[in-house]
Amino acid sequence: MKMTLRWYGPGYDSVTLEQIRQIPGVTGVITTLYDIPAGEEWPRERVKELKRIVEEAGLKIEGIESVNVHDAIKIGTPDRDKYIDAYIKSLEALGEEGIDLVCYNFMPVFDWTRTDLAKMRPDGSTVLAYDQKVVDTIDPQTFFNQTNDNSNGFVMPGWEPERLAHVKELFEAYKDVDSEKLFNNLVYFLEAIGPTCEKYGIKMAIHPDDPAWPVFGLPRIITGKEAILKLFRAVDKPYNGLTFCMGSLGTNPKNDLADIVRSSEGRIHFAHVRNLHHYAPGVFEEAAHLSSDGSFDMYEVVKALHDTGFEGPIRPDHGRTIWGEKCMPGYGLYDRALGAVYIQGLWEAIDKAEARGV
Ligand code: DNO
Repeated sequence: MKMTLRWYGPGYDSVTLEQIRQIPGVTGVITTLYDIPAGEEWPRERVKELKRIVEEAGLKIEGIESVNVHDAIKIGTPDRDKYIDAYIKSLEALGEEGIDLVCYNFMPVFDWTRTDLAKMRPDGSTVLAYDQKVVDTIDPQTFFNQTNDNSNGFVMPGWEPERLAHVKELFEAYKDVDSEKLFNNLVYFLEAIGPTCEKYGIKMAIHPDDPAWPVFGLPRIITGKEAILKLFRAVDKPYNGLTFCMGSLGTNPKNDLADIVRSSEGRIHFAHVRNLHHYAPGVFEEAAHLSSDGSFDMYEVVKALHDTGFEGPIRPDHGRTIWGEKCMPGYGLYDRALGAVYIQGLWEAIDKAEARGV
């Protein structure tokens, strides 16, 4: 396991590489070229420059989150191959620079969805939270504007203004795309990029849908164990793998997270490890990482990753906003640093217990 932190790149993050380097055990970052819209090619020079900046700070790029997939590919429009070609060029630029992990998602229109970006907790910290009632009573455009207005001036990942400037048209374009079509378009995309992934040893790690059910009437296809295993079978190659994201799969309490890890052995390329606190079906908030603060047994999940020989990057995920930090909701330094150290504590204990045959 390699402990990492997500970093949005120069100009987009309140957290610096120097700060990240001082978190015990964190050796790398998961980053991106945040300004390049989905569908555009990533120039190799830009990748090289990003790598230089990260390495000069004494860290390593362990993966990209995300190279976003253009909606034409998800919808399966007649011009999708043009966008797939651009995606392949971006993979080549990454491969040439020795970067071999790409996280992406296949969610229509919206990426992850939360209804409150700063829910106050009794201890004064604020967290991201979700309440299905809000989604059921709001129209998508208002929801998008509300998310952007509450992001403390930061561009939130998956809510980039240029992508979502035309929410209505996008909904129209998806009107004939059901979950089966969306799944087939995902398979088409993965098969098309396969030779490039294999040439450079690039691992594609799909991010599960968040929340793990359809929102605003849009289909969602990566929602739990059966869906994940179906995707592995459909393109049965090691490059086709998963970002095991606890906060996304865990939105549905019926998902057994440790079991998903064990069933996906060898195909988890990247892990987002964090906790959620469930209050009722469809009502939850993003707790601190600690087992005792949320609904998940963090030990069981970390143990499953350990037992299955997971060697890829882990990152703590959305943190609470604490200690007066001014940051992008979910992506401050302090609580994610606490998460990173906690996960490493669990890992060390499991390692030692195993070595002693306990
Ligand atoms: C939210 C993130 C997602 C994730 C994408 C991957 O904070 O977990 O935006 O990065 O879905 O493409």
